[in-house]
Order: sequence, then C-alpha cells, then structure tokens
Amino acid sequence: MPVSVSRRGPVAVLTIDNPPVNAITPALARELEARVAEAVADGEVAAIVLTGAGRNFIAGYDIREFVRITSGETEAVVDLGSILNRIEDSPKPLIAAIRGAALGGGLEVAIACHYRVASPDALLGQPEVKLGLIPGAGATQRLPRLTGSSRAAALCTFGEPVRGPEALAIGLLDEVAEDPVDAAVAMAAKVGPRRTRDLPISEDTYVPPGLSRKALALPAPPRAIQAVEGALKLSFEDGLREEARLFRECLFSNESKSLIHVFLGEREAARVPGVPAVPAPDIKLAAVIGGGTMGIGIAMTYANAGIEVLLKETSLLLADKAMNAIHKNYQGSVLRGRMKQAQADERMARIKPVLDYNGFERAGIIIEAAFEDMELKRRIFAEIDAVANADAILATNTSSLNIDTIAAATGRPGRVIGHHFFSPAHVMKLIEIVRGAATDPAVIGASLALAKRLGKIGVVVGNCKGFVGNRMFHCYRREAQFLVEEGARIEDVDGALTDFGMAMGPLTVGDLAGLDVGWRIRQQHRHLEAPGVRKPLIEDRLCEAGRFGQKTRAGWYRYDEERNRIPDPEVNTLVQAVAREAGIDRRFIGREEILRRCMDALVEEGRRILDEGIALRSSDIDVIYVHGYGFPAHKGGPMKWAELDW
Ligand code: 3H9
Repeated sequence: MPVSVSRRGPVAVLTIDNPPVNAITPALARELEARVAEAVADGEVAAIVLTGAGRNFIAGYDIREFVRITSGETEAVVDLGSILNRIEDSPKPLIAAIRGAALGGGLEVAIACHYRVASPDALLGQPEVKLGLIPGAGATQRLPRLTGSSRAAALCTFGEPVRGPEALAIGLLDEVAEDPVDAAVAMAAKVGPRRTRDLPISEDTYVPPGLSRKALALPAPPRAIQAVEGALKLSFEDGLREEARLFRECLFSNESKSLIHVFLGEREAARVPGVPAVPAPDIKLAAVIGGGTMGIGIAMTYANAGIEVLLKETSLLLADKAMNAIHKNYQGSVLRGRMKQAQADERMARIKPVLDYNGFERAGIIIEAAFEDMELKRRIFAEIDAVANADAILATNTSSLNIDTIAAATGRPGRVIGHHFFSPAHVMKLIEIVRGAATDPAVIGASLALAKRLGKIGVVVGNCKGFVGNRMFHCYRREAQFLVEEGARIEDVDGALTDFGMAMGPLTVGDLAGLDVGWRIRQQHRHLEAPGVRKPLIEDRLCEAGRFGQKTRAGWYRYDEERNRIPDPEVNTLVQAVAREAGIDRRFIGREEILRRCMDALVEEGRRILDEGIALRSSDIDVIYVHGYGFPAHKGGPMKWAELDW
C-alpha cells in the first residue's frame, strides 16, 4: 500500500511510501484521499498526521505523468486540486510532518494540511517553473495566505526552495523539530482544524517579482505571477480555476516538454545497459596530472566535493602558477559572495601541488589532464600504471584522442576510461564518460556514481574522434564558417545563435578557445584530409595573420583591454578575399537561415552518432548539449528541438 496507516494514541499517522521520492501519481492521490476519509470517519481518531517514508516527504507530482499526458497516452491530469480541497475539509486537525523534500505538488499537499512541522534540513519549494510549469494544485492560492503575496509570488516564479528555519520565518511552517513526526503528534493534542484557504491574505503591499527579459519570454514565470495575483483579485475557487487554466497552458508548451525531457534525460543517462548501478567509490584521494586550465578545474571539482587532491606539475614554476590560479578562482567566489572565506580556505587546503608520483599509490582515481598529445599521454599512462594501486580508476580528460590507444600503454586497459570535463571544469556540470573497448563495466558504473558525488552529470559515450559533444560541435562550427564565406555577417551568425538562447555564438566560442588550436591540428593532419570535401577556409587565414582569438586580442573580432568584442572591418575584407579566391558567390543570408543551417548540422551529426551507437539515446546527446555547450534547456537540446514543432 503506498499509504500506510499507524496509530499513535488518538492520532492516525498516514505514511506515503512510493519510492524513490514519494512522487504523487493519480492512484496515490486517490488513495491518500480515501485514507484521510477513513481516519475522519474513525471515531477513535482525533487528529491526522501525514508524513513520507524514507528520506523525503513528497518530491512533487510524478513528472513522468506529464509526459504521458502531453504525448496523448493518458487523458487529463488527475484533479489534485479538488482532492486537496476535500482533504483540507477534514474536521479533524491535519498536520504535515516533513523530512527532506516537500516540493511542487508535495508542498501543495503540505499546505492543504492545517499545520506543518519540518526538520531543519527539510527542503520546501515550488520548483515547477524549472520544468516550464506553474503549481497546479493550489499553491498559488494557498501560499499567499501563509507567506503573504509577495513572497508567494517569488516562491512560485523563481522556484528556489527554502530550508526549515527560513520556511518557519516566512510563515510556511508552524514548527521546526528534529523529529517532525513526534512533534506533529504532540501538536495534535493542542490544535483544532484550520483550513489554509480560510486564512486572510495579509494586507502588506504586494510587490511583484522582477523578471529578466529572458524569463519574460518564457511561458511559465509570467503565468506564475498571474496565478498568484489571482489570489488577490478572485475568490479562492475562481483563483484555483485560473491557476488550473494557466497550468495547462504551460504543460502543453514546448518549453515545458523540453525542460521535462532534460530533467528525465539527466537521470536516464545514469542507466546504461550492461553497466552495474553501483554506489560511488569511496575515494579519499584523487591525483590530477597537469595544472593547466582543465587540471585546475578538475582539482577544484574534487576539492569542492571534500576529496583531497594531489596536483602534479612538471616544475615548481608551473605548480606555483596552477596554485595561484586556483587561489584566484576561490577568492573570486568569496568576492562574489558565493563562498565563505573559511570554506574557500578549507577547499584550497585540500589541494597539494607535487612534482612526482609520490603518494599516487594511495589515490582512488588518477585523472590525466595534460596536453592533447598522444605520445605524451601514452607516456604518462605507462608511468601511472607503474605506481597506481590495483583498484584505482585511471582517467584521461582527453577531448578527442583514442581511449584505446591510451589504455594500451598500460597493463590494465580495463581500468582506463575517459572523463571528459568541460571548461571551466569546476563550473560546467557535464562529464562525458568515454568507454574504451576494454573498459570494465564496473569502472563505467563507478564513474557514473562518482560524477553524481561530484555534483556533475555523467553521460557515457563511445570512443570516436571528438566523442559526442565535440564531434557535433565541429560540424556546427564548420557550418557557421561556411555561412560567413557565403555572405552572412559575422555578428549575425553569432547573434542568430545567442538569440536562440545559446550561451555564446559559434565564432565567439572559437575566439575564446583559441583559433590556433585547430589550425595546428589541421597543419599536422593535412595529408589525411579527404579530397573533394568542402573545408572552411577563413580560420586558417585568420591564424596566418596572427589572429588567434582573445589571447591575441584579435580573431573573428577585435577585443579591447576589457575583452569587449568589437566587429573588425579587416576581417570582412579578408572574408571577401577568401570567398573570391575560392569562387564562392556571396549573397545576403538572414538569421533564420543561419539558425536553421547551424542546427541542421548539429542534428544531422547527432543522428549519425546515434546510428553508430556512439551515444545510447538521443536524450544523452541533449543532456550533453545543455550541460556542456550552453544549449538552452528550455529548447530541450538539439535532438528534442528538432523533434518539436516550434
Ligand atoms: C509538480 O509537482 C506539479 C504540481 O504543481 C502538481 C500538478 C498537478 N516525479 O534527483 P534524484 C525521481 S511538478 C517523478 O536523482 P536527489 C528521479 O527521476 C514536480 N520522479 O535524487 C530519480 O529517479 P531514478 C515538482 C521523480 O536525491 C529519483 O527520483 N517537483 C520526481 O539528487 C531520484 O532523484 C520537482 O520538480 C518527481 N517529481 O534529489 C522536484 N522527483 O532513481 C524534482 C524525483 O529512477 N526533483 N524523481 O533515476 C528533485 O528536485 C530531486 O529529485 C530531489 C531529490 C531533490 C527530490
């Protein structure tokens, strides 16, 4: 039974048990109503306490139900709002005892109870906007009666949850207690029924939440405000009807379908056929080789997760440089108020610079983050093979090289795997977990669990040049360059993609990463280029002119002292010359065509990747793009975007 009933004297304790997080399904909602009705009818019951089994109260309405509804698999949403109205009508006091998450529909259940007690670490909020939705079971009407309308609007519009003490301070809770069930049972003897909907909305002046231009363009945030404002203008019943109408508009929006796709995709990525779901390995020490940008970010990622780090460099000078850069990053976080000084000091102290492999034998994982040079990487792997303990994971952060060739430099290719982080590694959530032909499935499972422990999202991909993300990105950037050759303005190419919602335009990304990187690789591999295949021409010419991007303050754009981007007529002249020499007819190309061609390039390569089995499922590709490449989550990732009718 998902709702079990026990008795504590005259108090009936109803426990919702629907693992993993007690999400509300239609059947569960109906059963909850029936159990409350039974307790109300039971002459021996004086009060009812509602709680959740396991770590959470209720994490919300079952998100998978929404997919069933929008795909037409089931009819309408169960009318949770009406069920909660009937539960709230209980003539006996009804108290929610909350541990862990009371989110979305979970908080709506809690505020339809007459009183609420929660543990200090409980997490209460209306995060529906993060799924492109608004609350759909009464929160926009009940919250203003508990917290006041301004606070209620902020909770529903920004979706940020609050912990126990703050929830108490804003009126969401009646008590905070270490053992909320005990406290709720004790409270039951002292209180009478009190419907939230009967409480007056405080007279405080209502201040609507300020929305950014970006948030205003999304369906959910303005509707969340509209629904809460309904509580100020309408009767409770009419306010609920208005909320239900706005909720439905959101539910069928492409943005919500996309955000839900990403939410479920992030969790689906952890399920890989043939790979055991294991707990994260108990790593106490991680060793990172290479103190460049990536190595620094990876070291910080481990230190942030409470793991000691050895950071190996090749000279004192480079080790100092790496530690200074780490210090600067942490101090930046302190200055921006994201971290306390003590926290930054503690994390910094976990990272120890070293110049040799002493101590590596104690490391549970060794991550190589040296230059992209196969011979160098093979040498490093042979060296760590000689020192690493038998259980260690040997990971390479290569972004494009062949994992099998690297693994073959060791006597234990089963322990070798790719952990491809994205820059800046301590910020970006994605890790592409690259499986080699010999990688032991247990090492893949451990890597996935480790990613979660690090606060990252791991996606398992196959071994090919560029893996999933960079292989697709290569095609996308190539198309962007073709567009410029054919007549598109440079600013339009970047602008079309940033208007779409990409964090950065494709040409600006090149300037940031350094145009010389690809140029040098192309010079080395010129003899491997397939004849007759169109290649982009401009970036080589920019590099020949010494324009490597931001680092030389000139690339596709010019950059001033503050690294502000300035369009450069010199580049236009160069582009025109390149096009003339190559016999390319130039014409006006608008932003719509730019967007379509760049997206098509991404999606077509994504399909090839799926056909080849390099990615397991299209949602994996989408998760990679959202968390590694700044693709807007409300557009779902390239594969979902292509599937929806915009
Ligand atoms: C809503 O409530 C609308 C209402 O207004 C009413 C409308 C009528 N449904 O994240 P984790 C699963 S909208 C279904 O890895 P954590 C998750 O898929 C909803 N499943 O754990 C995963 O499954 P699996 C509003 C859910 O400890 C497992 O639980 N609520 C739901 O890192 C563990 O999840 C939200 O937006 C759900 N609602 O974090 C809250 N929630 O093991 C969304 C989780 O099979 N959830 N699952 O892969 C969260 O924020 C986090 O999951 C939580 C736990 C903080 C609860």
